[in-house]
Amino acid sequence: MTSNVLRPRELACRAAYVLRGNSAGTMTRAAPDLYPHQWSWDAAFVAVGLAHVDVRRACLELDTLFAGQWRTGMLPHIVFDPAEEGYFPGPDRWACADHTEDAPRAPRTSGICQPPVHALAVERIAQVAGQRGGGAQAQVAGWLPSAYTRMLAWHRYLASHRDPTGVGLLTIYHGWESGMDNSPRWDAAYAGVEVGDLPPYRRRDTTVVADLSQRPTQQEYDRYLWIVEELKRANFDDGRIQETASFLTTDVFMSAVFATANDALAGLARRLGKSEADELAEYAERFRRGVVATVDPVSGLALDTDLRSGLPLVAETLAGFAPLICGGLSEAAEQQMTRLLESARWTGHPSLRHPVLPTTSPASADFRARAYWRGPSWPVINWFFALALSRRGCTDCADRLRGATLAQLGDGSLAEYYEPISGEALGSLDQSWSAAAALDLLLARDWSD
Ligand code: 9WN
Repeated sequence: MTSNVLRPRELACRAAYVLRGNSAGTMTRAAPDLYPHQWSWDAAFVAVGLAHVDVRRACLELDTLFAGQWRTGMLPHIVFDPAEEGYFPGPDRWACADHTEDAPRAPRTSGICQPPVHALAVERIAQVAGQRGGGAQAQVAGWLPSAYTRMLAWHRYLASHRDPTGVGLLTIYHGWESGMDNSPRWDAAYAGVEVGDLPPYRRRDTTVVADLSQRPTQQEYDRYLWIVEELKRANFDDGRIQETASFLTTDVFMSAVFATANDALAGLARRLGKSEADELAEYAERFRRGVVATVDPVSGLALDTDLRSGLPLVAETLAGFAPLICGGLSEAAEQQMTRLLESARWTGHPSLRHPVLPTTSPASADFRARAYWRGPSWPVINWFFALALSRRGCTDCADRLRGATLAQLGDGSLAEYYEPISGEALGSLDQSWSAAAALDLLLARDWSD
């Protein structure tokens, strides 16, 4: 195994090469075959990776994504490349613009969203460009005002439409919105989804990833596709969806991301002399409080809630560490949660190949080592945790995660996810956001800057 480990310079070159190869001109495919379009949170992370090699291209990546923004401010989870047909459900199945004038006719998009990591990505891009200075810094400075305006609309959409009662937790309509599609977090909520008269379909994912144990099951896919039909019937209207959708939950990870992204956007507002800094800082506080209030005293983890049954969604997944992303715990509670993260239930589990966060605790009955978001470790998520922790000054824990994530990426496959015990690369190889994470891990000069 050691003989296959790439040197840092080789890994950086390979990561840059992968991003270049996955570029479709103005957008980067999330993965070369499995995901041949632009995904929202992938694009944000990809832009951070691109910032290390080509700042102009990084800004363009986000501009392409923002071009798909809905009139409501929602940033859709997929912006479709019109030249590509190799993904299902594609734009014809979503048919968003046929159901609502809020969706753009071009580019065509999906009708749901993903975790709002964009302001954090923009903050990082500005840092990287600032360290480079010269033309890179000037390029980003000139671009920031327009990016700010679009992110402000996105954050206002989330704060108003996805948290209508102001509890400080975002509501999601589909497991795809969480970005962690088949996580055990959503099992109980999906169990309540009764598939109705579903138009026929053919999956594409299982033609790319032949090992079926790695992908969601057919029953899960039927539910995913059924919810899309429900959203269309509600004409993608937030109010109607919240009344009628059979899947409706809070998302504690996404809420923590939103809290800290509001901190970042408030910082940008101040830098640009905008009047919304206080509004954004209030969102940050509201969601920090919302996230912290979900910590379960038994497991020590933050929990989502099934809004249909009113019950907490009990699962031992990495989303439970959401408060470490946004802060807000007392010092003692924060230390306790950090100890849990590094304990034998998590990164300190004795069987793990690398001490990184698996998606589900290996000590949990829900753990499945090869099954997508039910066990494998995802480099991009570990990188993101490291970034969020170091942003909050928790540098020791962040440094350990960074080192372990880099070691995992050292095989050079830049896989979507890894079997956490054997270390086998799984899912798509040459995944764009894994390449982006590698670049940021290798090339960032100062993480706490
Ligand atoms: C559905 C692109 C996306 C990621 C998600 C990941 C996966 C799509 C799929 O791929 O989801 O959105 O078809 O499985 O779960 O987090 O953004 O990489």
